[in-house]
Formats: sequence, C-alpha cells, structure tokens
Amino acid sequence: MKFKKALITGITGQDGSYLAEFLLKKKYIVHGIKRKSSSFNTSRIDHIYENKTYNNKFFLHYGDLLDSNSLTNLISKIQPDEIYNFAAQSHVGVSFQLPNYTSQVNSIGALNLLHAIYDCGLAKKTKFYQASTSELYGEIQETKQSEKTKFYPKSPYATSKLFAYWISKNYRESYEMFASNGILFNHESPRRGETFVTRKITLGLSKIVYGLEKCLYLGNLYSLRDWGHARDYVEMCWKVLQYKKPDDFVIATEKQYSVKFFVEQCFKYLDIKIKWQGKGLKEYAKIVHFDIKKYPLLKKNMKIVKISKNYFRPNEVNNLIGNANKAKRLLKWKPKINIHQLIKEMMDTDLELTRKSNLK
Ligand code: NAP
Ligand code: G4F
Repeated sequence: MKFKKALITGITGQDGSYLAEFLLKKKYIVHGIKRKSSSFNTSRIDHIYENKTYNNKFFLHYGDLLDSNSLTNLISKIQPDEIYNFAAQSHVGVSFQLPNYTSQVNSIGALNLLHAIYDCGLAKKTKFYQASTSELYGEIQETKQSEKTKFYPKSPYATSKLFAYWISKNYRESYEMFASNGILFNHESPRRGETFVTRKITLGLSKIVYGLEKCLYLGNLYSLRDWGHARDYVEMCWKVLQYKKPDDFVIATEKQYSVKFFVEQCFKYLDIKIKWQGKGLKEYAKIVHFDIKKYPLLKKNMKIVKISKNYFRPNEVNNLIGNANKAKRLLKWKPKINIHQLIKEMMDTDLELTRKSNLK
C-alpha cells in the first residue's frame, strides 16, 4: 500500500503539532521542517518522535523558510503529495517591532516554498496549503467576514499574510498548482504560545493560584475574537486540500467574545468571584470571594488583573467574527469544541503544568 507523504512547515508550533498527529492517524508519512535554534524547540512534538508506532513514519529536517536551498533540497528529496505552510512569525503585536523580519518570513517564505515546488517540477503533483488568517480583514468591511469580504490589513503581520494569500492564488492560476488558502480565525489550545492572550490568561491565573505570580497584566480587554480549538481546525486544513479543486475557505466558529469575557470565564471555572473597577489604563479586577481552603495563597481584595499600556498595539483589530458557510456547505464541516470546553482544557492543563513545576 502506498502511503501519502505530507511536509509540514512550522511543525514545532501549535498547529503543526496537531496536524502531524492528525495526519499520522490517517496513515500519512509526515515530514516536518524545524529551524535551528540555540535551545530545544520541539517540546510540542517530542511525544510523537518518541512514539514507536511512528518509527519510519515521522521525520524531522532542519530548514528555514528564508533558506530557499533548504526548501528545494527537501521538496525534491521527499516529493510530498501535500505541503502545509504553517511556518510564520505569527505574533501580531511583535510584528510592529519586527516588521521587516515578519514580512520576509511570512511573505517571501511562502513564495520560496511555492517556487521550490515549481522548480522541482511538482506543480501538478504537490498540493499546497497556505495558513492565511482572519487578520486580513483587520478594519472589518462586513459584520461577519466571509471569503468575499474585502481585506483591510492593519499590521505588518497582516500585510505580510496578504502577500502570501495572493501569491498562493497567483501560483494556482499561473501554473495550475493546487494551492489553497485556509482563512482561519483565532484558534487556541493548551499548546498555544504563551504570549498569545488566551494562553497568557490561563497560564497567568494558574501561576497566581500557586503563588508564583501576583497579578496578570493585559492590554485591550474589549477586543472581540472568534475563538476555536486548534485540534478542530487542523482537520479543516486537511479537508481544504482534499476538496476537488483548489479554493479559499474561511474557518470560524461564528461566535464572538471579548478578551474580558475570556478572563471572566476562566475565573468562573476556578470558582473565584471578581469585580471590575476603574476605567481605561486604571481598570482592574479584584477578588471578592473564593474558598480559602482551595486557594490558601489568595487574598480578598487582591488586585488580580491590571491593565498595562505595554500590551496595546499601535493599530488594533477590534472586532473579528467569521462566516464559515462555505466550509460548512462544501467541506461538510462544523466546529466541535466550544469556548467553554476550550477554557476547561486550557485551564486544567495549565493548572497541572504549574502544580508540577512548583514541585520541582
Ligand atoms: P506558532 O505556534 O507561532 O508556530 C509557528 C511555527 O513557525 C513554529 O514552528 C516556528 O518555529 C515556525 N517558524 C517561524 N519562523 C520560521 C522560519 N523562518 N522558517 C521555518 N519555520 C519558522 O503558530 P500557530 O498558531 O501554530 O499558527 C500556524 C500558522 O497559522 C501561522 O502561519 C499563523 O500565522 C497562522 N494562523 C494562526 C492562527 C491562530 O489563531 N493560531 C490563525 C490564523 C492563521 P519555532 O518553533 O522554532 O519558533
Ligand atoms: O492572542 P492575540 O495576540 O491574537 P491575535 O492578535 O488575534 O492574532 C492571532 O490570531 C490571528 C488570527 O486572527 C492569527 F493570524 C495570528 O497569527 C495570531 O495567532 O490577541 C488577541 C487580542 C488582540 O486584540 C490583543 O490586542 O487580545 C488583545 N490582548 C489584550 N491583552 C492581548 C493582550 N494580546 C496579547 N497577545 N497579550 C495581551 O496581554
């Protein structure tokens, strides 16, 4: 039996790790590109590498989206059936400080990959998935954003992803390449990077509960996002490449919540009552009720969430919510995990992680 071969860039990231698990379960041979770093960057995939079931099915290679030689060499050697381009400088806030680097990796990186496929003579064989983003909508032009909504990127990250979106379409149209964009709205998980807001909240509150930190500092509490679960969404990335033709799909839960709501739901899950006071940069949440036996290190009236201007961006995307009708209709998909299940999984994992690290 001939197994399909997939190549994943960004395999060490949140989505790359879930997609690798998903494809291995589907009997793919999975190759991943990891970049050279001065410390270990494979913690999200070590469990796969160490799993004997996946001996000779899971391979990691050094490479970098900015090193086109590495990409051409790998693609010509592996001859993948599918490539998932997840690699990126993916932090919107950081992209304002690293605009040039972000643009290189996210824009030219995607082009390097597409052109490597073309140069290897695989334009008609290898399907290409581009990790596009709801950040493309930025200053929204429609209440719910679909594949037809006009883009208005508001950060170096979003503009770099706009290039990647269009260059993927361009290679599709110019060389008949199967190149598709998944326009994914925010998706989170216990594997989310620690500086993205949801993970920052679940990890931050866990550390406070265990006495390792005293306060959680956040930026814009009023920003609205459509949050799904990464494990749910990688199945969609795969479905996008199984569709009968290359196309672009919005993937979203179609539900929207504020950062403040996310914080409140985490406290609710922990069974700690808080009260918000103040406005603007002076807004804060204080603890008004909790079980001292359960949380011996907390104190009543303790200011547990404060606002810091450091976490505001020069240009904010205030309001995102997707319209995923096309994906539901053509790919027969709907999200399985709601925000409360997501919060439960993230809080439970971070509480356990913090408890264990506190024992060391
Ligand atoms: P992530 O956790 O930040 O992972 C990014 C991955 O890219 C990491 O494996 C990182 O390697 C790798 N990478 C960065 N620069 C690279 C380079 N120059 N060459 C090769 N690899 C490089 O991101 P994610 O949340 O999994 O998201 C996956 C993709 O979807 C990204 O392209 C992101 O922009 C896009 N996206 C994400 C969301 C979301 O809500 N998560 C929504 C829409 C679109 P290291 O581990 O070494 O840092
Ligand atoms: O968690 P975030 O940093 O995610 P953001 O900016 O929406 O970007 C993520 O989703 C995109 C899809 O729409 C991806 F393309 C992108 O790669 C990334 O995965 O911030 C969410 C919201 C923002 O409005 C931010 O201003 O939370 C607000 N926020 C408030 N306080 C904060 C904080 N964000 C961060 N990171 N840290 C804070 O302290």
